[in-house]
Amino acid sequence: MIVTRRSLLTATVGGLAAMGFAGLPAWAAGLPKLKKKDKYKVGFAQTESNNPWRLAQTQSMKDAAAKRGWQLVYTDAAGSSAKEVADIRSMIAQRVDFILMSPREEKPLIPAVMEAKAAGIPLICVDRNVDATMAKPGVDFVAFIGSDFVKEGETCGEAFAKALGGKAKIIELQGTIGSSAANDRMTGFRSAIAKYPGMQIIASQSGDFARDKGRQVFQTLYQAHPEATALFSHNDEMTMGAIAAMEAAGKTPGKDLLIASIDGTKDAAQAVADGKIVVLVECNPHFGPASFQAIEDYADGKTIPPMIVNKDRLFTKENIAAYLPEAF
Ligand code: GYE
Repeated sequence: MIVTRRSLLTATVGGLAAMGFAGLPAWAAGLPKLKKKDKYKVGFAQTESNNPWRLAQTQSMKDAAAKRGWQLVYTDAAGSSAKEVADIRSMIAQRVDFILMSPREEKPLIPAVMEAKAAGIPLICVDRNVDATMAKPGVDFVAFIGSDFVKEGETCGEAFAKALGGKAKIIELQGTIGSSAANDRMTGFRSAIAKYPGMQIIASQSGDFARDKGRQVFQTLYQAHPEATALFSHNDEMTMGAIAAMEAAGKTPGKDLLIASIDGTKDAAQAVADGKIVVLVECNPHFGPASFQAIEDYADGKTIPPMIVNKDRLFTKENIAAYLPEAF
């Protein structure tokens, strides 16, 4: 690598920002600037489109772009991180003004973040994040906007502890391996149940955030562990698959097994109302308004907080009726 004075300066100032000098303007942190224009061409890199959460997220982005009359360059990685990197490269080649990326996995999308930065295109990670030890919001990309996945996992663990008196044999359905959503939900759930010696995870496997995979994986795990008393599932689609498997096995979800789930889809909200899911933690997919507002603010030279955390609600049988009409 040729070390120029400019790259040295960028590295030094970038380092200062990394050390926590928050509030530095974009140029000082070495981040690409965004010229003020009436209309932008914004890239949105989606990971896959096989569940209601993803469809709601994409729709929200499309609506926010349409509202402003901006062009949206939309790509769907169809469940492949390699394709998602290629999608970002094609956005860079098309010279989009800004990139919004839902990174499928934490590590494989690092090159996409770094290449956008090198090409002078600002980028925000929406919904999932990349590995913070390899690329930092506010330093290598503008910001992360999304839920606190650790807290979501903790909330599910605490709810089980309360509902089951600190005693449970738990099957866990993990989301996509290597995704920040799965990694952090696991961490949060484990730290919550660690306080209760009577609560153990007896089996844990990935269902890739997908309904049918969740059904199959749950069926296998439950056959091997009929003593299970609870299911913690990282998203509603896998939960709905698992509920189908429980019912096919002649079991009653909500009685034979308590269920905690995350997202807030229509099917899951209905399952809460029906007493099949005991606790549902919202994970809001409607990213359009906050993401496009952040782009406008960035162009205006406003300081963007590196971590913008959504406020998610907690649903149980007591309050689900009011949420049902807005479930996605
Ligand atoms: O829970 C799931 C989706 O990354 C937060 O990914 C998101 C998760 C969400 O496919 O349904």
